[in-house]
Amino acid sequence: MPGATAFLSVAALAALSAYVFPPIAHELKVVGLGRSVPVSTIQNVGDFVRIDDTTHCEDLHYYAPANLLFTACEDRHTRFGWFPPLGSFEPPEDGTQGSIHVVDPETMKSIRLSFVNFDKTFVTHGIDVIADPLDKKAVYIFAVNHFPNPEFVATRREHITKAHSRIELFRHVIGSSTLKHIRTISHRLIETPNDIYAVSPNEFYVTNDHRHREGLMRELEMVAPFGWSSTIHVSITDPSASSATSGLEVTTALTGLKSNNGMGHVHDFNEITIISAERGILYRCFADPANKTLSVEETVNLDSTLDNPSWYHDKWASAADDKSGYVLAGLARGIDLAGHAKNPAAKDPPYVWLVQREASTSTQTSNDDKMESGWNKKLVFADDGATVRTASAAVIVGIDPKKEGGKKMGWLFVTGFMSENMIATKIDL
Ligand SMILES: *[C@@H]1O[C@H](CO)[C@@H](O)[C@H](O)[C@H]1NC(C)=O
Ligand SMILES: CC(=O)N[C@H]1CO[C@H](CO)[C@@H](O)[C@@H]1O
Repeated sequence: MPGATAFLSVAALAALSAYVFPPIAHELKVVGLGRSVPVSTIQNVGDFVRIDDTTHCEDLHYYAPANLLFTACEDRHTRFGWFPPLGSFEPPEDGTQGSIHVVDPETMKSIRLSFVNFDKTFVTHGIDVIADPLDKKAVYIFAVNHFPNPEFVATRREHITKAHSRIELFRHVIGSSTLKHIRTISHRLIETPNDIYAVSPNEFYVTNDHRHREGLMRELEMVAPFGWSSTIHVSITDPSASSATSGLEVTTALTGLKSNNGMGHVHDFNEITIISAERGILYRCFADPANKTLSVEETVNLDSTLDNPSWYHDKWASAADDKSGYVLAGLARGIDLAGHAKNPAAKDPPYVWLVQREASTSTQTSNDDKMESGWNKKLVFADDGATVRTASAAVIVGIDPKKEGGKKMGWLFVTGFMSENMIATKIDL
């Protein structure tokens, strides 16, 4: 999820130096300077479903084995007060909790899960969902929690760390209405957590979207040509440790990217997809099996800011016709975000891209694809911000072509971190 001040600073710098420093021209395009508010791709009210009880949901996951979606929401308008990643530091009342929901893509109904063993303040952001290897009917959910620093809440002193952001681990039995808290994970290397990539119930990666939360250093970080963000690897050596900081092994897995943000899985592949929000770049990363560090194998540039990536797996694919690809949600005008961050009435137009491998003319795509070439980037959804405000994650659930007269179509689900509702709309793939 993008940082608020980011777009202003990048744009200001860019406006000054676009013609002196060509790479900036790409950033200008990415933040949407000069781009008009898009016309919605939803033409008729009958073409989309507004899903009830999904306010300010950010991350969204499709869990294929159970054909269910999982999302993390803020519900009340707490985001306009306390949301450290957007520079909002008015702490919520102690015990305020966001929520995790299960959405059934058949009925389009959202079920709010109730917490077991967890009454702490919970301010949601990225999540990941992974099967319980020991029980097919259960999943583990990792969730970022932007917990306020109790000392800041008590004293309101300006120059202390305001957030003690951390990760919560839960377990959920599919079909039940509860989410059991397993443990909290807190470490000094996890500072500005954004999104999570779970490897197993006791191993995950987490992105720190910035090195600095606020102030001058944050401004500098925004305009610096190099990246200060990091991705951290965590092993949980003791799932039942009573303290949030014990039973962990934590190392830095990747540094140097600019605002590394959402992370995603690719079906049947051990790729770890990482997105640079402000730069609009997708990084295809792979882990070193021995020391767990990540390296970037390929980059793909898009023309807007981006958030959590997902991968659409075409179950009906043939060698000649495979619609699988990255589904990338972003903002058409990221440049407005800073000014809108605290305004419940503003509209931030979303974009969703589907990035598919270009059908290769040869029989086999080689592993060392050239940068950029070989990807077909389709804009599959845009809105003026009235139907859905901002887009933080998007997921496609494919529709059996038999039901659509042989056409490849899917339901596209879009969440917005500042949207009243999550929506679903049918699209061509
Ligand atoms: C991890 O292993 C890779 C490949 O062997 C190596 O290039 C890299 O320097 C190692 N990183 C650390 C932090 O040990
Ligand atoms: C780790 C993470 O948060 N990324 C997820 C974004 O959403 C997609 C779709 O559900 C997941 O597959 C990713 O893992």
